[in-house]
Formats: sequence, structure tokens, C-alpha cells
Amino acid sequence: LNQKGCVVWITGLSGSGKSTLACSLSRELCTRGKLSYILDGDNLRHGLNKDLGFKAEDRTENIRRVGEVAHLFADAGLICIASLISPYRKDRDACRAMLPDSSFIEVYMNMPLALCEERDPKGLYKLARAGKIKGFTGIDDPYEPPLNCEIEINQKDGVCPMPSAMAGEVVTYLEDK
Ligand code: GGZ
Repeated sequence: LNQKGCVVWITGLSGSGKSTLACSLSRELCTRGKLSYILDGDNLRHGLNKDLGFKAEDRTENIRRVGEVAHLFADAGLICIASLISPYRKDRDACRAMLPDSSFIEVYMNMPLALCEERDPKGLYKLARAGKIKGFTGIDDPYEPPLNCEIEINQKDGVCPMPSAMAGEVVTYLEDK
């Protein structure tokens, strides 16, 4: 395998485009002959983490487990792409601390709440606003943005970058390292 393992950790609000970036990045890496694997928070909550809810302690345990698994994938030489809201800075930092320096690349999907809410692909924001889901991130539960992430994805002139452009930015970063 002509690659060094690492973890690309994508954090941000529900509907900010984490999973879209994860898929696009994985495809982009594949065309370059790089092996990657996606750990998606929402998917893992159906299996490995199905005993966990959305209280702060549960989210912390969710992130801890995914961090451990991501570490294993990176050890095996893969580019592990983790895509979770991961709202607490200390939880993300704990995952970073599991890996050697520069093997943890934090990508912050910095999209306005209003945009995520407008997208609302699963109608969850609507339910949260109606009080039918309690403790929804961004509505009545906190999100702590990274202070020192490696990559931040922003809107440019009020326009969201295309998934391929976002993936390209991450690929360039990985190639430079
Ligand atoms: C946030 C929630 C909640 C609450 C259900 N808060 O956009 P989605 O739907 O498909 O992905 C979200 C997913 C969040 O799982 P994570 O494992 O990424 O969360 S965390 O990192 O905070 O542990 C969302 C859905 O679950 N969802 N209830 N209350 N997101």
C-alpha cells in the first residue's frame, strides 16, 4: 500500500454537507489509487452505536468509539474519513490525541444554521423547531466550532462550494503533507 494512514475528521451541523463531502472525497481518493473508508455517524448509530442517544455523555461516547475505530483504520494504512456532528471540542481533541501528529485532519463544515435548516433533508430541523425532537444540535443543543482546524469549508459570496471542489481542497492538503 503506497499510502500512510490518517484520519480526516469532518465536523459540523446536521445538513452542513459532511456526508456529501465524505463521499466525494472517498471517490476522489479512489481515482488516485488511495484506499479510504467512511465512518458516518448516522450510519454507525444503526449498529456499533445503536445503544447511544443524543445526551452529552452519549455523544461523547459515540465520538470516543468512532475515534478508536478510525485509529484502527489509520493504523491499517487507510485514509479513514469520519463524518459526525461531533459538537464538543474536547471530544474531537481526544480523538486527535489518539493519533500521531499530523495524522488527524480536522475539517470544519462552517455552514450557516439558516442554510442547514433550509436544506433540512430529513425534516429534523422542522421537528426540532416544533419541539418534537429535544436537544437538537444548533437548535437547543450546543455546537462548539473548532479553534484550530486544518481545513475550514465556507460559503464563497453566499454560495456553497461544489462537493468536488471541497474534496479537491482536502486532497490537495493531503498531497502537500
Ligand atoms: C443532532 C440528530 C439528533 C439530535 C437525530 N441532534 O443529519 P443527520 O440526522 O442524518 O445526522 C444527524 C445524526 C447525528 O449523529 P452523529 O453521530 O453525527 O451525532 S454526534 O456526533 O453529535 O454524536 C441527524 C440525526 O443523527 N439526529 N437526533 N438530537 N442530530
